[in-house]
Amino acid sequence: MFDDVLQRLGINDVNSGVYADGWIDQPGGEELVSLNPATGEPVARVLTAARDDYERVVESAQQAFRDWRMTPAPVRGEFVRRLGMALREHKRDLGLLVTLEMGKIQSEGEGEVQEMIDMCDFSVGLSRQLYGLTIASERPQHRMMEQWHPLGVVGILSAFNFPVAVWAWNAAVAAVCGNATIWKPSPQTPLTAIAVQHIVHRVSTEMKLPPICGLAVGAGIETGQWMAADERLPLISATGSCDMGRAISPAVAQRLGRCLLELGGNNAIILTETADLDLALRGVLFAAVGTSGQRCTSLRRLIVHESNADAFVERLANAYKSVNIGKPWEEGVLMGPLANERAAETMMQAVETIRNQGGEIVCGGNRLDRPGYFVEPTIVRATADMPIVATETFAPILYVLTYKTLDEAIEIQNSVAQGLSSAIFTDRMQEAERFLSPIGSDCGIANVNIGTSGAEIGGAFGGEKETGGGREAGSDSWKAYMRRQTCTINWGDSLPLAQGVEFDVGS
Ligand code: UN1
Repeated sequence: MFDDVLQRLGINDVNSGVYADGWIDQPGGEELVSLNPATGEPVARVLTAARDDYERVVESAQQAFRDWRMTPAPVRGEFVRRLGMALREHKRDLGLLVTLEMGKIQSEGEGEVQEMIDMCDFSVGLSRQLYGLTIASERPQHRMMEQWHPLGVVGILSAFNFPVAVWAWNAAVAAVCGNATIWKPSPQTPLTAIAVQHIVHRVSTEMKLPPICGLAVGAGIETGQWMAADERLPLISATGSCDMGRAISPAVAQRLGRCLLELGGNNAIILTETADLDLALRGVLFAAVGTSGQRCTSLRRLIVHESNADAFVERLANAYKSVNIGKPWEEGVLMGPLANERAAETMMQAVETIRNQGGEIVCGGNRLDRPGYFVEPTIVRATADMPIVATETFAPILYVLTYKTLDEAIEIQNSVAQGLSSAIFTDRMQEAERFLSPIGSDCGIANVNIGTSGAEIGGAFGGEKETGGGREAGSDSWKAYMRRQTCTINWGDSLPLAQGVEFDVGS
């Protein structure tokens, strides 16, 4: 089944992971072997970028930018429209490749490609809406306006867990904004990136476009470091762990470049006394177990009113036990493997730490004895003061905490270092509104009667505090990919100065 899929997506046994002005046939970097996390077996090999390959990618993108920035934005939108059409054609195959290489279930793999398509559609509309303001000037016969210009070559660092959608969040918007991009995907998921690049290649060749989307797969952290330090990249958009952000951000800041960071989360749902528990059960299950707990928006902490806690945990544990864990491409499976051996080990270490810190494992807590990196989804009764509760473990571990008053629940929810996603389940509008008010959730995403994950692309996506502050995808996130220019035009015959300043030699 997969051989056909790989073939249709242009994936061979050995693949170039570098695209500059076309594919570089024999890039000189280390070879990567991409593994199927459900079996631990190799899928295919990838040749990565050495420094001189990277240079070629940057130079081609710079060259492409020179024309692209002067292509009218709605014409740039046409490229993204065609990309969206091509992605529709390949939705099933590309979704399956995501499943094969990353391990998320097929419905989520296809959902990720749908997210790319949605991003393309959104960006096509955006290509006619890159609006600037006109501002009243204090001077007579003057006009003030702001306009938005392309930035240049944008560096995209993406993570393994959304190996294709997050590229589209950045690349589709960056393209209509008139930028070229260079993509460094996670070394965990190079094949999905190569497959996407084949699609981009096809569309841009058909349209006879310059190579505005480059690719530089790297085996380790080096390529990301090159990009962070590279003055030719005015914006680095990086998705990954807080530690990655802490490494990238100072390097970009050192050269006074811009960063758009989407880092870790430690997301919570507050389950109030009045919550619709059936709704909440579904919301919690998808948020905590979906993608095997490997979304940055995954639910990590469930803060339940003490009156509901025991009964709800019992229902939830029953639901957990009926989650079908297995090969993510098989029908009926809800939970695939973790990404790799290290992820499975990290989860097992976290389980040990939970026990040492006094947490009670309600269900799960084990690695499954089969090939690949399978674990059980795990529920833990814990308290907010356990240090492990404040750390993000990228695995399906859910901490259940209890509260008495809503203010206490909000305080617990906000007490962690990260600030990505949050939610409340309640049927009382006073509680919902309090949660959404300035004394409520401190996160970039705050939902009511919806889980923490699965955001639509139309909103701006990202979070506060250690999540890094960046916003990607919808709303006005495009502004991060452009430079703002304030223009004042004097159409009169005199030269009045602002603030009433007089400055004349008197003739
Ligand atoms: C991520 O995990 O990095 O809201 C992105 C969601 C998805 C995106 C997650 N639309 O869960």
